[in-house]
Amino acid sequence: MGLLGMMNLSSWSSCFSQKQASLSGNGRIPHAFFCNRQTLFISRRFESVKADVQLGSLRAAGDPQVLNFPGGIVKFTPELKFLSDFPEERIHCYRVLDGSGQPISNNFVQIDKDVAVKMYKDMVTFQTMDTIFYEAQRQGRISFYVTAIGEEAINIASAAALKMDDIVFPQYREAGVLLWRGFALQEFANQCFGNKGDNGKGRQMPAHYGSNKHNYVTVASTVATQIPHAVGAAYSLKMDGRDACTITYFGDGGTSTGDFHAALNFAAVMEAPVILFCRNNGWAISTPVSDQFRSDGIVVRGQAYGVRSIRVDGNDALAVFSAVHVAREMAISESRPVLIEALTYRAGHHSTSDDSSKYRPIEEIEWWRAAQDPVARFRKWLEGEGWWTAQSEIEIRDHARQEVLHAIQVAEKVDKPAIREIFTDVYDVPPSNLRDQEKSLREAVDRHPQDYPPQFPL
Ligand SMILES: Cc1ncc(C[n+]2csc(CCOP(=O)(O)OP(=O)(O)O)c2C)c(N)n1
Ligand SMILES: [Mg+2]
Repeated sequence: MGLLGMMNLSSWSSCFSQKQASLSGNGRIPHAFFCNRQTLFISRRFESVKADVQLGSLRAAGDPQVLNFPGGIVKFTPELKFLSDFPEERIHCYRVLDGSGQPISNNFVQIDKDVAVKMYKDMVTFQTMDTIFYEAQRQGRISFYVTAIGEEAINIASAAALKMDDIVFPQYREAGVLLWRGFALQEFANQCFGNKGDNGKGRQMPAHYGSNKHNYVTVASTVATQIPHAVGAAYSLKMDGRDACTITYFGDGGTSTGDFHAALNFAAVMEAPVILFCRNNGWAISTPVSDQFRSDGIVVRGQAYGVRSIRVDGNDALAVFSAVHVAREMAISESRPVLIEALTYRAGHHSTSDDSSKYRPIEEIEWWRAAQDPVARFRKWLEGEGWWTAQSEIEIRDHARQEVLHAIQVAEKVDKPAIREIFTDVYDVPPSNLRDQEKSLREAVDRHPQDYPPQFPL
């Protein structure tokens, strides 16, 4: 398969090699200033769609070797040949660090020490939060949880390459993006415990975070619905001439929905500045990718829809950071969508409602956990740079553990939101069906006082 339309990172990285990414560029405080650049409508349509050109060539009878049809000029061929269903060689996977954390080339976007260290600390904190919240669910303290074990680099490195004005439309395995943006461990805990401190007032399942302040749209469990939302929002950013893009994350399973295809095509045609970030982690609950599609993964769909695309090693933080950094520049400066397929592995169960040992070999899980751990790989690189020591490792692990445990202990003691909150914030005047539901809920509380202690806020 030809690589027409695929961008070579080296040509881009040269533009950025002098521009070291710095914390100020990725800071926690949103920029108050938006570039008021005029919106650019760049035409990438094929020439012949212009009616005057087409009519002109029709009048001149045109070139007999080509068909000038409304979708563009196409060459004729005498060969009766079908396109192959599969490329002779699969699309390569962009990687910077090998398994032992050694750079295999200089073809990546440089990162300042303070950004790199924050990335590593956030990866460790994220891993720690996942481990302890997962245990809290097992102890019956929260009702549900979903970890991102094995996908820490995807979360943190992609977030580090974005700016705070970029709007995130997550699936449910990207809490690390929110962590990077400054959402506090206490806020994560409050959400999972559904207490009064939760932005969503306890109305969502645990791990369904959202924060206006952090430009992070609330997680919805309905797979892939966030993808068209992100494309629409990107189009609106472009119409407003904003110096920002949207990014949407989704799994391989998300690409098996109609929403993904509709969104990809819409993004291409409307030239929306959106990064479509697919975490291809091999599984959609118990369905392996081999039962989902026969294409060479997700990356090839980009070219099919006219969207620039790249495949990266999702367990390599430097590769993910570089790809997203360059994709963001292209999305905004050229007003175009970019598709990223990050190859990784869902090293945990799908969620606390799943037992993945029932449908995949334990050895497979263990191999990914031990040999492909993205956190350990990035740490080796940091150590090689002289930016990390065994002592810093002990300190961050201990600190993260203390902070997460403290957040849980506090969250557990905070009151739950009042029952009346279930029915607020959607309608100015609640419709009759909601009023009926509230009435019947209150009757249930009266009928079962043993389940609702007296201090339970109504
Ligand atoms: C529209 C819809 N269909 C099915 C489900 C049930 N479901 C929840 S998660 C999931 C798998 C998604 O897999 P993937 O997109 O690969 O993400 P991953 O969990 O691997 O990160 C399914 C089928 C759902 N929530 N919504
Ligand atoms: Mg998946």
